[in-house]
Amino acid sequence: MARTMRCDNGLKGPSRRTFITGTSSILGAVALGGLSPGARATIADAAVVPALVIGSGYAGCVTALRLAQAGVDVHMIEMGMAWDTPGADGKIFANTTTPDQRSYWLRTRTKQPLSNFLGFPIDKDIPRYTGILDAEEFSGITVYQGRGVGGGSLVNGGMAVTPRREFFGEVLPTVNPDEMYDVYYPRANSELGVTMIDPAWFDTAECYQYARVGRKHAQRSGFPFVYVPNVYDWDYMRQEAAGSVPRSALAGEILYGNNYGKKSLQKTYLPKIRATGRVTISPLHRVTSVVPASGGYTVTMEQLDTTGTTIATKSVTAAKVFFAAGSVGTSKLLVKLKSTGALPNLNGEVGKGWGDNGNVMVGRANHMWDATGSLQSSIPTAGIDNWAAGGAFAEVAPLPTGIETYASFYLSITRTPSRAEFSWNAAAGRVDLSWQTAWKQTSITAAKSIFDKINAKEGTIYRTDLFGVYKTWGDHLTYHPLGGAVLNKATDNYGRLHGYTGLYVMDGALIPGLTTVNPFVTITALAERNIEKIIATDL
Ligand code: FAE
Repeated sequence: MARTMRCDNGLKGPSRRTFITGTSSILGAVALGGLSPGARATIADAAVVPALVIGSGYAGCVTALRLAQAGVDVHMIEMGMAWDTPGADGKIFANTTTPDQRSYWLRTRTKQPLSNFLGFPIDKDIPRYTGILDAEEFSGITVYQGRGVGGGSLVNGGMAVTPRREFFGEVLPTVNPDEMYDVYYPRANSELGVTMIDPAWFDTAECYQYARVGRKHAQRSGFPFVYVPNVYDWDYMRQEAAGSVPRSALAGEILYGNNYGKKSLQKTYLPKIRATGRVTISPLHRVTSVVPASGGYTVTMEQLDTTGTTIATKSVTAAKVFFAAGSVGTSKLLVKLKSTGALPNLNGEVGKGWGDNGNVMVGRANHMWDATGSLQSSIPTAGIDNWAAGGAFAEVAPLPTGIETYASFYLSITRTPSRAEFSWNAAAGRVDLSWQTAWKQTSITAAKSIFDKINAKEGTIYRTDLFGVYKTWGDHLTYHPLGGAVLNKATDNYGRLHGYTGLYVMDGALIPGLTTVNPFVTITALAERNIEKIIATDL
């Protein structure tokens, strides 16, 4: 495989820079990084490259790092921003309580997952901008996704959960569990910096009072309570609590980015990627087409400005193309390319097997003696595991409003049989998804197996003011899109797309709709497994 590349300004740019790792501020990394965003090298029109990775989330980062370590020059193409430059307030990311233009991907009004409080709508107007959180609306479901270098790791809660081994057959039925649990899950956990909160600190920290109330209620109803691992730096959070460092988790930062303590991909895989000196990252570049060409594939992309306007169109030739645009991004691209004749040999499985990981949200109204605290860490670290008995794994989630709400809030992951399909809508020129809101009833029933019992035991009721007026269940959304190019169906058992040599799917699109827990550790581990095989056999 050739190992040459060209960049707009002739530099390898970010790849030559040294980035600090660990728990220090991203602002510090920027200062060391030196180059302003405008000076950053991006892929050049007409470049000829050995490997092109579409997307820079978990799967994209694993793919780029391992290819680069194997000696291959890699170009990562990312539609979102770099998120390495502070805004006017001196911070890179906006706070959850004060959303601004940085918060949403090309929207003029916020679309907050919890749309109401005490029944009142809380969304507000914002300038249209290439912000960090995309609330992508399909018929019947809003799919939340991260946009930027680092993908979903920029916006997620950092809950880093390995599925219980006895349920792995439900997750990836064609993958050998021994290799995952002996090699790839440990590798993913190690690279991502996954750790557990110190139970002694959990028991005393003011900011986890809400989670201790959740534990008490779960245990009094006989449900197993579990600590949920996370990628947050717990030492940093202790310092936040002590008031000795700028607050992040304790300032309610989560959905629109986390300025300090969370070990997103910006602090784990991405510094290692840059240290190889072999990877160029092009933010604000959106891939629109991949077609066979001599030497591999012609990949066409739009370069965007921060209003979302296309300011240039580039076409490059890539010997190998790795789809890591996330479940929705990869599925939309593949369905469009198959249907419009660009990649007609993709098989009939493309676009199928999409699920929402059974996500459903709910709040409970506690009694006055069960205050959940006005200071709540935005980083969840506790859950109720009723998967075996009721098909639900419920996280005790924060409501970091800064005031006492007397509410317990939960995001449940549930066993659900419903799977939707992406299809090309030629008249509208877009990809549709066949999801039906009514399919969430299975998830609600599974979640009720926990919360009806807790409410009966505690003499409490559901909150009806968080998702509308008199609406109990947050059944309109998912944070965990999975599937659309399922492993061993649309691809072989390692992500090689059927019908085309040199095209690979690496991301959450491979997983058929459910991981039984939060998905990013499984996405990372699967990408580690697949790229190891691909490097060994295909390069
Ligand atoms: P992902 O991380 O989404 O990366 C795909 C990247 O591709 C994105 O950066 C896109 O902007 C980019 N892209 C898409 N289309 C294109 C294109 N055409 N051209 C160029 N670039 C493109 O994919 N999971 C957990 O395990 N624990 C949690 O606590 C958790 N909390 C979450 C909270 C929120 C609010 C959200 C939205 C998600 C959460 N997730 C959580 C889900 C998790 O972030 C998600 O499963 C992974 O990020 C998916 O990883 P992928 O590599 O598949």
